[in-house]
Amino acid sequence: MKLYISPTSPYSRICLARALQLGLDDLPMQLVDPWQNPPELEAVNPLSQIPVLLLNDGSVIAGTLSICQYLENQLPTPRYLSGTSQALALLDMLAQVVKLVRFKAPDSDDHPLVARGIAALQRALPRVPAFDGSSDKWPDVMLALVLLTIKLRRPDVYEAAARDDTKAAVEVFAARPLAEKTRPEALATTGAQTVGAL
Ligand SMILES: N[C@@H](CCC(=O)N[C@@H](CS)C(=O)NCC(=O)O)C(=O)O
Repeated sequence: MKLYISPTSPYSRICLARALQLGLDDLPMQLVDPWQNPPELEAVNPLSQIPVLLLNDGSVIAGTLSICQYLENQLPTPRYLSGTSQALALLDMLAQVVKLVRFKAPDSDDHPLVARGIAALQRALPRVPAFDGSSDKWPDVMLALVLLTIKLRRPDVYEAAARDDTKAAVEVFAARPLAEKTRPEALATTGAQTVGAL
């Protein structure tokens, strides 16, 4: 089994954090840059997207929620699915905004979906569930990782729209080893080839 990830991918960070939390220390991982279409990634996922999990029988699991689900090997409860799917939807909205800004044609106006996405985040952030930054419940941990990503990529939106209790919980979470080990800067320089070596 091997997990393909990139240091800067918030989706990868979620899968890595779940593997760490589940104690899957022997899980091999490979850092790749999906935007460069590396052949080793294309061989596993022709879409050249990460995260992707290659199983020992050669089958491939793509997509953050499916990978986390496979790793934990348990059927999700409705409450769990509600928390994790909404956290991922928040991340998808942020990713849409970030991608449209990053790959905008030179000297062009922002795509109209940027303003729509920012407005959506501004509506959604004040309504995220209250959570405890030291909680080990996976929907809470996943939400904290998504909020950390919004704070990193769109601090303007995060600072203006997130509640004070959300910001306090995110700060508590950011100081935990799970957050520290999966920080983009830490991953970019790690020589670790398995999750447990992080
Ligand atoms: N829906 C996917 C999204 C994954 C995704 O967007 N990955 C990005 C990196 S953060 C990627 O591989 N981008 C390269 C591309 O889309 O060509 C998931 O849930 O994992």
